[in-house]
Order: sequence, then C-alpha cells, then structure tokens
Amino acid sequence: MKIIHCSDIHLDAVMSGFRDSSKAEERRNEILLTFVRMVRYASKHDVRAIMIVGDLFDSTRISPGTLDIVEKCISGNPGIDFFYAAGNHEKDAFLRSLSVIPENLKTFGDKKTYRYEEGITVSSVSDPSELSLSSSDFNIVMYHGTIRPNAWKLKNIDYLALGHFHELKEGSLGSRGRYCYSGCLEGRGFDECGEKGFVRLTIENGMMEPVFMQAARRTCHEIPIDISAIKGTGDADALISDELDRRQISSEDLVKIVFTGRKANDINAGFLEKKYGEEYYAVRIIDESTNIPESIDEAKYDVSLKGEFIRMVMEKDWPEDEKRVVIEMGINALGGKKII
Ligand SMILES: [Mn+2]
Repeated sequence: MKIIHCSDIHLDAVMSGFRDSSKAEERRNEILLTFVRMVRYASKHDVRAIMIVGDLFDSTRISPGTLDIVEKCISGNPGIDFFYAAGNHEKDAFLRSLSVIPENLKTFGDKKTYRYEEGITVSSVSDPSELSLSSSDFNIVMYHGTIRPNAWKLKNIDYLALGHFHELKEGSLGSRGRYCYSGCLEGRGFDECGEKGFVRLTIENGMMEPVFMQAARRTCHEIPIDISAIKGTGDADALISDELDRRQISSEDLVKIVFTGRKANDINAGFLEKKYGEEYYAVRIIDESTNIPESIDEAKYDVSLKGEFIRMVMEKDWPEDEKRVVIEMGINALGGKKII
C-alpha cells in the first residue's frame, strides 16, 4: 500500500518575499498547481491515501477559488483517502469553509484512528499521551508541531508523519519507528531554499520504504559568496558568475546570493541583483558580511560613532572575547545589519 505524506503547503500565501507582485501571484498559483500535480501523481500510481499534516492554507482567510480547486481534488478522487490534521496557520478554517465534507476527507474529531488491511493504522492526536496503539499493527501517526522525540517513542509508532518545519528532516523514535517532517511542497520565497516535495511511503508485509519525491515547480538555491578578498563589484560579479555556472542552476529557479566574510570595499549589490535577475526567475542578494576592522585597535581612534562605540566597550571590565562579540554586534547594528 502506498501513502503520501505532505504538509505546510501554505495555499493562498502572501509571498511577501517578492518585489514583483505579479510573481507573487504566479507563485501562489504554482503552489496550488503543485498540490494538484501531487494528487494526480497519487491517482496515477495507486496511492491509497494522502496525509496532509497541517498548514494546507497559509491563514484562516481562504479564497473561494483555491478552496474550490482543493475540494475538487478531494471529491474528484474518491479512491484516495485524504487524511487532514489542521495546522497552526489555518486552524479550523478549512473544514469550516467546506459546505459538505467529502466522504474521503478523513479528519480527526472524535475518531482518532483509521484502519486498513494488513493492520496499517493512521492516527492523529494532539499529544502522545492520547495514543494507545497495538504493537502488532503498523502504526502511522500524524502531528503538526515541534516534537521531543523521547515523548513519542515506546508508543508503538512506526512512522510519525510531521508538519510545521518547512524542511525535510527525519530521525528515529527509539528502536521501532521513525519521525519525519516532509517539509513544504514549494519554497515560498528566499528563506525556503533547497529541494521541496513530499514523502511517498510504500508499506508491504509490515515493512516500510519511505522515498522523498521532489515536487516543486521552482527551487530556491542559496549561494554563499565570501567577499573577504575582493576589491569591488566587478570581482563580486566574477565570483557569482563562476559559482552559478559551476552549479548549473536552471534559469527557471530562484537564487539567493549571500555575501559572507569581512567586507573591505563597497559592492553595488543592486546592480548585481538586477543583472542576475534578468537571467533567473528571481534573485536576491543578502549581505551577511561583517564590517569589523581586522584589528579593533585600528579603529579605536576613529573620529566616528563606530570609534566612539569601540572605545566605550573597550573601557568595560568584561572578558576580552565578550568585548569582541559586543563590538561585532554593535558595528553590524550601526550598519543596519541583522545582529543575530
Ligand atoms: Mn507551516
């Protein structure tokens, strides 16, 4: 029997990461389309059930158009059971918005466990203490949230299907089971990089084979560029160009370039964003380099706010390494950078 585990689809998300509002709208539609494609995949490949482990929608405001497509995906595939556990984003809004709950949309109100042939069970609870699963069954449990794996072991769980984190992440639950966050189906912007998709479980004779299936229409690639040794924008351009060529990134994808290291010279990030923005779907440059002088001693006589700040910290009766951290954070803050 095949079962799909997905979560955190965030339909109708605002997509504030895009400067171009038409791209935000396009990405909203692409996410919906990826969901539709996943259901089509399930129907073509004899998948018996799809587990949606929360955050199907981005908020409690669900647009009628999106709801209609999702409802038709479910009711149009009566051979697939759709298990749904609400996430912290949409809460109960999805089920409340449906005028009729399709028969194959399985929720976890009073009933907490569904049973299939070969002793396969699917449950969802809000706390592991609610579980009482038989050791002779093959038990799948859905949960949306952060877990302490220790609290879920010794519960006869074979596969804990999780939602909440947007990256694929897995681990063991004692000697019997595994837990897994499937991650989202599509990254929503520049903060959700890497491959995105769903997990396909094949369960036969009490054995399970989980396979991650890449499903996203577009991937966001994070490219760190150490700018410590460069003289200016032209050098940065050459480094970026080499790195993008080396990775053979599709022009349909998103690119997040992160400057790291110690910045010696100013770089025209706006120009580079524009240049590469014409080659890829969307490009964002994030400057995480530091402005800290090589030696704090060099800057401590500066007639500037920075120099004044360094002098003020150096006079404190704090351990030297602590002073350095404070100076680093302070200088970054003065430069308008994130300090954590
Ligand atoms: Mn989420």
